[in-house]
Amino acid sequence: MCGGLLALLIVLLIAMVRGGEAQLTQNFYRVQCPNVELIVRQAVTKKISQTFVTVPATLRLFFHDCFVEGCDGSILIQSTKGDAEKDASDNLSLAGDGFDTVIKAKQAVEAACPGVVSCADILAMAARDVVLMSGGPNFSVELGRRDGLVAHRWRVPGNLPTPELSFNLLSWIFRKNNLSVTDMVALSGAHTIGFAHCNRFANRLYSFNVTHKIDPSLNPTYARQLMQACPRNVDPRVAINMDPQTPNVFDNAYYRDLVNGRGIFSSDQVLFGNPISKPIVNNFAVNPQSFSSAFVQAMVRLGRVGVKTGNNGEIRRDCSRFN
Ligand code: HEM
Ligand SMILES: *[C@@H]1O[C@H](CO)[C@@H](O)[C@H](O)[C@H]1NC(C)=O
Ligand SMILES: *[C@@H]1O[C@H](CO)[C@@H](O)[C@H](O)[C@H]1NC(C)=O
Ligand SMILES: *[C@@H]1O[C@H](CO)[C@@H](O)[C@H](O)[C@H]1NC(C)=O
Ligand SMILES: CC(=O)N[C@H]1CO[C@H](CO)[C@@H](O)[C@@H]1O
Repeated sequence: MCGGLLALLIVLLIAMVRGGEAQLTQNFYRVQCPNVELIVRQAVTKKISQTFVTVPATLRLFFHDCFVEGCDGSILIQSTKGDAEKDASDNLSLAGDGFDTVIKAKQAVEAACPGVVSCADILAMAARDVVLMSGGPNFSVELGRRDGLVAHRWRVPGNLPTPELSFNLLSWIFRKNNLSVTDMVALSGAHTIGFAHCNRFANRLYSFNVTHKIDPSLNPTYARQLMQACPRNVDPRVAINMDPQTPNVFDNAYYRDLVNGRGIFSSDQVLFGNPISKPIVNNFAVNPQSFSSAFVQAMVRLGRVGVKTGNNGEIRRDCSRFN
């Protein structure tokens, strides 16, 4: 018998044994929307040409979507009562351009194949595209997510990591989402692009703890620079580049910064401080290829978190509301 046919038979058998337990696949829309990746890519490219903020905003939006309720587009829901997932205080700083990117891409996709592609998948594709378009690695994205039916602001606290968390709490939150310490270190490399508002790290400069006013894990020169950019009681809207050298390039500079005590949040710096993750940081700092492949693997695993497939959830028509 021809090998291809045998392989197909085996695949079919496995699918039957699994009893319809649907999984994500790379070419999920092959039949119903064959050009979906191209359409999303074009919408994202256009949006980036209007503003670079598209890049960090979209990548962070994907992370926040996946860690609360799973990668199911729940972050995109708007509520007139201000009680949706996006209204939680941790979302206050999600840049509007990330939402806009998904909305624009969804419009373009709906024009070609109405009612077929989920908002969750569009966000996953857009997150892959912004990484590639800012100099990061290219990778195939798994598809087949359905949009969730739940989006509440009280589901956010405790599920999203905050910048002052200890290494143990951070790794616990990632573990809960089936992500290893290596995945966590690799994904944190996303902080090589984008902004941080002063109030998210001001405690490290002015009121760290009883014995140390300034966080001793901060490089003193960097601490002085941060104090200049973020004086006490600065306007809460002031934000600075997280990677001062190459803020618009998706590279491994983040890890060299950590080695030099230049992590902006303590959640960044603890990755170098803890003996479990320190060797990983050291490796990514000198070996960009190693970082790229770990980041790609971690993004694929992040994209599997809490997904709804098969008959669960829905294909939202408008990403900002349930059908
Ligand atoms: C490890 C735990 C993490 C913590 C505690 C954390 C926390 C934060 C905080 C506090 C900000 C600054 C927000 C602001 O002030 O506007 C930020 C920005 C950002 N984060 Fe994270 N983050 C984490 C992991 C991740 C992951 C896994 C990704 C994506 C894979 C990510 C992507 C981003 C991006 C791209 C920005 C810049 C957003 C912008 O400029 O609009 N972060 N993060
Ligand atoms: C990215 O990877 C996909 C397949 O994984 C390939 O079709 C595409 O040409 C690649 N794009 C770039 C710009 O390398
Ligand atoms: C303050 O932080 C330093 C460095 O993390 C630590 O060694 C010290 O024990 C802390 N002091 C108190 C009182 O928590
Ligand atoms: C983690 O993986 C297990 C086993 O595959 C799965 O049952 C569980 O739902 C996953 N957890 C999340 C949050 O995706
Ligand atoms: C981008 C975005 O939608 N941000 C919202 C986050 O939550 C605050 C507080 O409810 C809203 O005012 C923002 O519009």
